[in-house]
Amino acid sequence: MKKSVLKLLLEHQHAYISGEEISRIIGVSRTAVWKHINALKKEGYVIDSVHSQGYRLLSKPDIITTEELQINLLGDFICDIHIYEELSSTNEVAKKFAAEGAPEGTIVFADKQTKGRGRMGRLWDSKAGIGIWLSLVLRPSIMPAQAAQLTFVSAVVVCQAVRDFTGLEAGIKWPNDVMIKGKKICGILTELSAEIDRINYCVAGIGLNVNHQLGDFSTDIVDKATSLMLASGTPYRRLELLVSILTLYDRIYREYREKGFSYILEQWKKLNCTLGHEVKVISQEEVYFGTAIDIDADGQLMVKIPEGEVRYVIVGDVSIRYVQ
Ligand code: BT5
Repeated sequence: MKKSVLKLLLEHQHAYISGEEISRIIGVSRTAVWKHINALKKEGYVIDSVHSQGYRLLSKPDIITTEELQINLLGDFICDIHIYEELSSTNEVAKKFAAEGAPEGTIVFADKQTKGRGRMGRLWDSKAGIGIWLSLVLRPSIMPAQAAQLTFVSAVVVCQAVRDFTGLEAGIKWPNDVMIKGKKICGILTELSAEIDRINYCVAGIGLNVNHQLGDFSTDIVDKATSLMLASGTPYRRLELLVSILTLYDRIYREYREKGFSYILEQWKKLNCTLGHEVKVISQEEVYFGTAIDIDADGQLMVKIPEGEVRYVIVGDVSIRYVQ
């Protein structure tokens, strides 16, 4: 019911809609309408009410609600929505749901993470109310060795959605970062549960900095991280951005299943900011310098070292840094 009231208010933002009309359209009493209006006001929606004219939505809070997501998401790819004020890590909770049988398209969103995770045990800074901290359950029919392909899928989706939504020139740094002007705005963490020859489930974790001010970043990352607001000077409403990301995820993931990984690599190459750059490759065994010349059909980064040899860097095992 609350969702139906909100939907009508969103559709009538230019004019007042009377309580009587809302109750007639939805088929509930005017008292019930009034209760839902009050509940929406408590969530932060600013709703003007004028005697004899009715209600009008003046502004929407920067919160993510299941109701507003459902109103805006088309199609049935996102089938189950779990939203929390605070979690340790959305990936952890999504993995738990997936292990219990949650279908593909289940999402977990948290306003704040207390133990947001990066790769190789690193931490992901996830303060309250300013980012998109999201995990998506996927069940692709691919072999476990191909699961790293999903990191490329997520990177293409976020990079393209950020470009479309903000007009900012975002680029992908191999394999899992989205950057703006050399600073990281998004990190991706793909995790999986698998048997030798089949995947049980994958979780695509996406951390995107949206409305951070400089002071919101901890001192160890303040020089290398940025947010969409810092990059553009404009705050963004996270719900609309999240809808763009999920809508594009639906499309790009479908193309991936139909056309294969080569389609994703094509998109990745158009959006990347890695190829052609001097990089420092840091693996557990060694550190070396070279030029990132290409990625191969499996997504391995091809790095040409000064001696002329081309080395293949496997996703997940290493970090690369740009050499300034
Ligand atoms: C990543 O790891 O970049 C993957 C981050 C994935 C985070 C999402 S949030 C939703 C979901 N739930 C989770 O628990 N995780 C996922 P990696 O490439 O290892 O980079 C981690 C490094 O990025 C850290 O060591 C810092 O240097 C830096 N970093 C940490 N927080 C950052 C932030 N908010 N913005 C930019 N850089 C950050």
